Amino acid sequence: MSQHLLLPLAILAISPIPGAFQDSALSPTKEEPEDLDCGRPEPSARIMGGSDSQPGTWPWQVSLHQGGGHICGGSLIAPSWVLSAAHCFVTNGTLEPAAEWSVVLGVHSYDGPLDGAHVRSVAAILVPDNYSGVESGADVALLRLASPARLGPTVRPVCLPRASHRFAHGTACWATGWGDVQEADPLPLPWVLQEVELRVLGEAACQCLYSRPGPFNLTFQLLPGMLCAGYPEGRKDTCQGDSGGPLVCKEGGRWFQAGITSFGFGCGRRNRPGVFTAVAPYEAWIREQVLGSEPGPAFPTQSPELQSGLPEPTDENCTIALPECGKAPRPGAWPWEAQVMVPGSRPCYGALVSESWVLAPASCFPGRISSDLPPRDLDHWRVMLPSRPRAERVARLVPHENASWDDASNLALLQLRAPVNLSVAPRPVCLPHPEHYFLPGSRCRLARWGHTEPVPGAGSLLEAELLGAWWCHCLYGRQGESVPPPGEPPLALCPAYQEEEVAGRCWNYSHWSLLCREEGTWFLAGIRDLPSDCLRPRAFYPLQTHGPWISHVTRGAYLEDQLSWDWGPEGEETETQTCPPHTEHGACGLRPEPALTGGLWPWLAEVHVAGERVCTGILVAPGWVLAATHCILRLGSTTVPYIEVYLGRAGASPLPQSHQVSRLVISIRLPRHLGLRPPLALLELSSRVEPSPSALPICLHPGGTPLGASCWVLGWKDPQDRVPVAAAVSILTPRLCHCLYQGILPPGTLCVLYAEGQEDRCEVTSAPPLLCQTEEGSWVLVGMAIRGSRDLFAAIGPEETWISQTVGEAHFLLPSGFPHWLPEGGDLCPPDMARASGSPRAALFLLLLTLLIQG
Ligand code: 4AZ
Repeated sequence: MSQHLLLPLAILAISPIPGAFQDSALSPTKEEPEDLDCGRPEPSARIMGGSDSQPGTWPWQVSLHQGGGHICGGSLIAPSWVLSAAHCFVTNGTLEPAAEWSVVLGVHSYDGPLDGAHVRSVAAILVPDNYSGVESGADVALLRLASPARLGPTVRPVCLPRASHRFAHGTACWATGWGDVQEADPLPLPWVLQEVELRVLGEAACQCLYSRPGPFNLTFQLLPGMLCAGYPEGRKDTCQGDSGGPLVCKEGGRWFQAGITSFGFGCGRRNRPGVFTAVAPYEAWIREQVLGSEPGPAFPTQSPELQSGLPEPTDENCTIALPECGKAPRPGAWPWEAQVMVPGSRPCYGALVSESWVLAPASCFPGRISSDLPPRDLDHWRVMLPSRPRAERVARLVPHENASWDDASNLALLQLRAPVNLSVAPRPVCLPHPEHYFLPGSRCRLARWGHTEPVPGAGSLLEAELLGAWWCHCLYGRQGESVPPPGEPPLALCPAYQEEEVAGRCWNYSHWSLLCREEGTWFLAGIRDLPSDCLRPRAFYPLQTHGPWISHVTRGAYLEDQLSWDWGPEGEETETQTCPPHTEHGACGLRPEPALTGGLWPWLAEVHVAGERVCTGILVAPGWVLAATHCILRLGSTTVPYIEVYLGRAGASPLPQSHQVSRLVISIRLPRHLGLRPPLALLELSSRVEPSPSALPICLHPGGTPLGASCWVLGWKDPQDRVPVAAAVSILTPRLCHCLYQGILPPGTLCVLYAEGQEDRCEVTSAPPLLCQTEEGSWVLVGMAIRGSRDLFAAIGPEETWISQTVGEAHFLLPSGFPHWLPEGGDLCPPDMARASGSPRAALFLLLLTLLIQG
């Protein structure tokens, strides 16, 4: 044993890496002595293309154990030396003790006795001292065994490439390991060593792929000493647990180790090939570490004609793979639509998710969901796929284990007896990974799913736009619940339809799936069972939660990375949000992200009175709008005018994305007020409006002024174009208000003070409302403008009983804030203060000053 092997680890782990990319000064000028034969397995009857390897095919493959379990792969390069990846042994910058590790050699599977397998302890772990993390390169490690391995038919070293060795772009090589068979899907028992053929990707070809934003919108800069292998289309790759294992290529009858499995972005994803540590650049480093060890690793020379290799593709012929799933000639003509025909029942619609698997609701196959018996009559089942001349036969039905009790898991997978050739049709739909975030505003469609009745109405009724996660979650979830941020699967996906429901049509008795499009590619985003009313489904169970189960069962469903990352001007709002208070009638006062609606206020109504004027109205329940009486009913007029109400409008010219709703007013209700004309009127709509981003009732404030809220007068600047504008105001305390307008205010009047420069934002003839946004985020209606005034509002609170009794579903929040009643005795006010001044702001200033002095 040479002296340096006894030195402490820190001294051993020297790194001549800067020189590692040139030919080593240590390399012998003549051919190695042939004392160590390398890279030649004993001939065996190996079956290529399968994923289980045959015993003895990869005799240099070792399994590295820590704490009794497989952690990483490695390769035997000499009787006492194993090559692996640094990241297997370094945690938080610290090299783990060699004593914790053992090397298992000659193992093929963990099924039964490990014939020929033996274990060695590790005497030392050597890592280049410039190693800092996989993405910075130098992910290489050498393990010195405590005693030499026993070489035999299943234990042999691999050949190492010299620094000058070239593995040309396109070279077919093999990666091996016991790692996961897919992301988060461990190799099942009996843990047979897996092999996969991968092609070397030249630096330019690989950098071209990694320069395109992939998962999480990330790009990656490859570094010298890294090597890519795989395919632009993905699907074959190394994965977690394969790290440290070898990528070997056969040249002249010998297997050379070209790479060490290092890392990647996920496993088998499109345009994300595996990244390996290139072994050739580490010739000098390896030679230096093993110096004096006999026999050492073998570095046979490469034959000169191979060294020139294929010309490396340049940037111009950089081939990016496009999604193979989710392309449809036009919406509605779905190339993945599968009809499952079970004798004695109606056809069940599902979706083709791979060459051999169809996803459908488990409830289509009652009686089979929980039975473990293999159904014999699968023989008579048939699956119809688009553009296939004959029906497909079914080999297997795999229901989701929770299908019988969890509607969100109402799924089953059907395996076809023979895989179908994928082309324009049939073509599988894309499935989302669990971390997929469908952006608010995504274009979506309803598609047939399960037992479906004929589609009511026009195809455009199936069009939808996805609502923001906050809106969807808070509309259907519970108050105070926190909303899953982007990257966590949402509890529900909510489509907002582009066309209103057709009156009298019922969408009952049908399941639907929700398809959403990104960059022209369709994803199966959600599923929904029967709606409880006649309306189209408004919340879907997200499918992304089931991605891992679907890939586990199918081993090849088309899970596709998120393709759209345009978060819009609002940016990546990822802080945790909670849902504002609900009332017993559900959610109210939620304002969707402006990105979706172009600044819509879902409760703001245009009330068109007798075709001659437009008043502001506020939706207070699905069938009721509140407005100012003086704007609706002209003094002296005795007839009830013809009134139309429009919701979801942001101005006279409709926005392309807005969903406009209109209703007739069938009755006007006024509270009983002795003598005086009451300021508030309730308008009953001809039919209810369904909650949507353009029509959602506001919350009502039961009295006083909400504390800590920011308040606004919401109206429009110009009665012609009616683009909504909000002017920031403060609501004065009852005492200030009383003093400012001494003696002239009807009871229950609120006074506001506009923020600097905001007075003239809204015109007043349409009687704009006064709203506040509470600290929890809900919008509440506090008052409606009094005739002709910009500063005075009739409070909602005093009319709570009347509104609740008339409307039934009004969303009154629990009382909060300070009450609004007039203080006893007007003598607290300085005499005639308010009237003395021209402007309310100046008057208020004087008033405050006087009250302070009175103190
Ligand atoms: C890992 O975690 C790992 N697809 C190894 C290889 C790859 C990804 C992850 C490449 O060890």
